[in-house]
Amino acid sequence: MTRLTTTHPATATHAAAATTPLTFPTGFLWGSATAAYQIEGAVAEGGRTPSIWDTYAHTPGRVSNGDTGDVAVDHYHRFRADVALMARLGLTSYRFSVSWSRITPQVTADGLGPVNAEGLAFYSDLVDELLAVGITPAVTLYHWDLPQALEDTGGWTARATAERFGEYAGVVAAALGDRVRLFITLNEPWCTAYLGYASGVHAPGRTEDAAALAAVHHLNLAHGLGAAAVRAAVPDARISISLNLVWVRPETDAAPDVDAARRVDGLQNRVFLDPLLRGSYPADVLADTAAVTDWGFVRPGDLATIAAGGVDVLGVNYYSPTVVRHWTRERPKEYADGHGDGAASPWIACEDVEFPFRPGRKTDMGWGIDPRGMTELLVRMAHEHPGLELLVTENGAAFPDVVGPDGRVADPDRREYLRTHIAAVHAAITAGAPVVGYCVWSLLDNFEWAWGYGKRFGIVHVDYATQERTVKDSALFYADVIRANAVQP
Ligand code: NCW
Repeated sequence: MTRLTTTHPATATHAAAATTPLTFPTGFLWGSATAAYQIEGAVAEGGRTPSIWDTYAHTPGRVSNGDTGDVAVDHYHRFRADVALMARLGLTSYRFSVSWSRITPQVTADGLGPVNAEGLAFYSDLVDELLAVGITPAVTLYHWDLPQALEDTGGWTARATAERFGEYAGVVAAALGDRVRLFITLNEPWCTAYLGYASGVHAPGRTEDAAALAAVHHLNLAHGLGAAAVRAAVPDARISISLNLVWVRPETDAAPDVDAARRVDGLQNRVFLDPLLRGSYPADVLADTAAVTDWGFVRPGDLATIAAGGVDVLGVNYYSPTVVRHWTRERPKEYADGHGDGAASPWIACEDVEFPFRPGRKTDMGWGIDPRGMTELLVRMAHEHPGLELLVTENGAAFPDVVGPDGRVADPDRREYLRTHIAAVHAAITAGAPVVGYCVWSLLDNFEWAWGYGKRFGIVHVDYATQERTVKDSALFYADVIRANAVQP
């Protein structure tokens, strides 16, 4: 494994070019993030039952190369060594997700069923291991791996799923809440709702717009119910939700382009933020989607439940900005958001919106690189929701890394992506945004959902044949940032 050293050649070059460092506030959290299905493996161990991602990944044609999370990076068996690696990098925080199917393997729409002590023990041991090396755990309760039995009765289109999630959240909080303070209810409900139920490129693979909007509401409700249950079990818990918010820019100031941006912003950002922080759904989103659904699944009291859940700190996942423009049928539609023209779209009621191809550098996901979007997004949140603490729960980049003949993984593109985005977080703080921490996605190369093992987001390389971990240059760079609590501009 690559040594951790401040005299690494890449680091030395960088130091030579150094100017005045951008220093972060004392106590700023430096973390990395992972998700259960993407790293754990051991899908049939410890009493775990299948989730929708087991089913989806085992359905031919759904995931590139037929990859599955059956083994993933075997974190279930290697978590102690992985925590030691985090400690060597100097992380002060680690965000991981809990697999619901390990905690209540017999859950159905009618009830949680028995709690699986072996499932809880795995996460309890992980928390102990982290605390023993001074790393603060942050627990994500749901990162896309719904127990299959709940999908069989409607998944997130069904209200019962939100109700069971609330109960499950209380179980996890009661077990870990003596050592964990920060609970993140959901990761990127945008992906669960729209990629899972509208475009079908994520599990469970459904393509029904009305179902996706029902899922949006039930995910919001799940947050409210989960937040209440966590607070009941752990009165001093801090509640968060990780949203993949996007700074949506219209390509021009022309009214049709501005309106296209409003629609996308509504479905991407405000349909999650407004119920949480304002206690209502945006009127324009309800109007835009009126032909798809009457939103009759919103029951009296739901919005109060969601707003009462609220957040103590808002989790922001940022990767790339989105530029949109009004589309007319004069020319073929562009799909620079990664959604091919043959596929169902995750963008409901946006038939007249296109995502134009943009010049400039992109990551291996095809996502444009623009750190200004990070600053703009955080500053917007601070401006629109004064006093709301912000935590960057994910930021990072996929690149096709290889271990070189010298055993080193040189990943200058990721290193530069991290440097410029961390500097962008600093710029937001300087502009008044109360950002309390930053998590790199991801600690380890892992199962990248529909892309399988073909996309590498890790700051630590994993050889999938041997499970050998190799610290990439970007991880050494990140370790230096953490040590200095500062980044070079
Ligand atoms: S795919 C995605 N990601 C990546 C994933 O590994 C992680 O679990 C997520 O939290 C990295 O961070 C998030 N986000 C989805 C963004 C939209 C993708 C559009 C796909 C079009 C086919």
